[in-house]
Amino acid sequence: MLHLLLFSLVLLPAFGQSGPDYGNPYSPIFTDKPVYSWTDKMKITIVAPSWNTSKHLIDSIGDSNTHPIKISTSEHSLGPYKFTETDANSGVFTAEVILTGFAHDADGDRDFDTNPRTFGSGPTSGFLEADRDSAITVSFEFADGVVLVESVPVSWNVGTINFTEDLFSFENPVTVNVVDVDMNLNPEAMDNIPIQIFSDSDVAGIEVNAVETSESSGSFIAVVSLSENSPSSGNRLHSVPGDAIFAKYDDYTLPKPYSKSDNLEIETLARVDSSALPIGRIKNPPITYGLGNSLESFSPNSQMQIVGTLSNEHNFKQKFVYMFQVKNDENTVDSLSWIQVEIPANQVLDVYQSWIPKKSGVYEVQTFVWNSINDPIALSSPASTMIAIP
Ligand SMILES: [Ca+2]
Ligand SMILES: [Ca+2]
Ligand SMILES: [Ca+2]
Ligand SMILES: [Ca+2]
Repeated sequence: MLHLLLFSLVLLPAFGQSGPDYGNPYSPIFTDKPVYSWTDKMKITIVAPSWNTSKHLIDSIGDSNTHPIKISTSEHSLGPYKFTETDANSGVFTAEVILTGFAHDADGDRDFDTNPRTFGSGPTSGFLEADRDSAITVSFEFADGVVLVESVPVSWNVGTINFTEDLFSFENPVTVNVVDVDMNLNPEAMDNIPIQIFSDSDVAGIEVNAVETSESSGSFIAVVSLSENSPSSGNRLHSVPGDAIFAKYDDYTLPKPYSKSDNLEIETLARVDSSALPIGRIKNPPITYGLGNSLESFSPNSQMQIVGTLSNEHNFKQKFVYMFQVKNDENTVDSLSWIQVEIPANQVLDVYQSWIPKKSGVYEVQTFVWNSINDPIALSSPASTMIAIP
């Protein structure tokens, strides 16, 4: 500081200044983000009051070969690049540069999604190619031989996906939000990305477009409706009460330590409200047994077949868990088993279960129809049959 102060006193008059104040190289460079993604728009600000040559005019800096501003990566460079004063007497200069990434398929459809190019002279509409792990360096030759430099890194990001609620009802739309700033491929227009949405009842599901919430938010929203009675189509997802619904985003723009060619499936789930789940979706009449054999043929330690005949009176296939429980005449459980099955729309299904009574007695066979073992919701009233083993 002392050195610079002397320099100023000796060489420059303190009045009538028509160029920069060489003795006061205060000219910090600011960027609007600390880290950029590969296709961001950068807004750069340089505070250079000594370059406010006229208090009544908008001055500009950087576009001369004598005191250039350069914006560059290790491989590509823009400049001299013009910055303009924010108002006639601010001494603050700004410019914008759009990063254009590199040739890369960002959504997995085997086509490149970027248009890498480097040109422009500012103060806006300059384009600069940027690699995944590069840095953007802004340099300003503020005074002869005095170069101010600021660097900001470029990086990709792991996307996130979330349903806006944990529990959805059929009446309300289902909203999914993906945040991946790397997919803001055009910072001057709303981008969109494909996401997969599926349910327990329709594991194939649908692919929908999530649309960016603003020109450069990097946040994407998709809205779908749920339908119990219609198949999935467009933005409509078939699901039934109690289903889990899933949303999946495939991120092809991953930071280190992933490679540029890696992709990562990012998934989330929510529930479809089951409070309206009607008992009786599946008809669960009392079981029959023995495949027509007469009761007398049963005996302890011989295997018998229990048959549950279920009917789905609904227009859509239904997955469920069918549980058999056998209690002896002391009311303790002798056998417990379950099977996960799917019954097509409007079909009747026989479910067989073998059971070996260990001793004579009267047994009660109960059957239950649940949507799942982990989070059981009854799809039918329990049914019960008494069996006497002689
Ligand atoms: Ca000015
Ligand atoms: Ca692509
Ligand atoms: Ca955009
Ligand atoms: Ca990403």
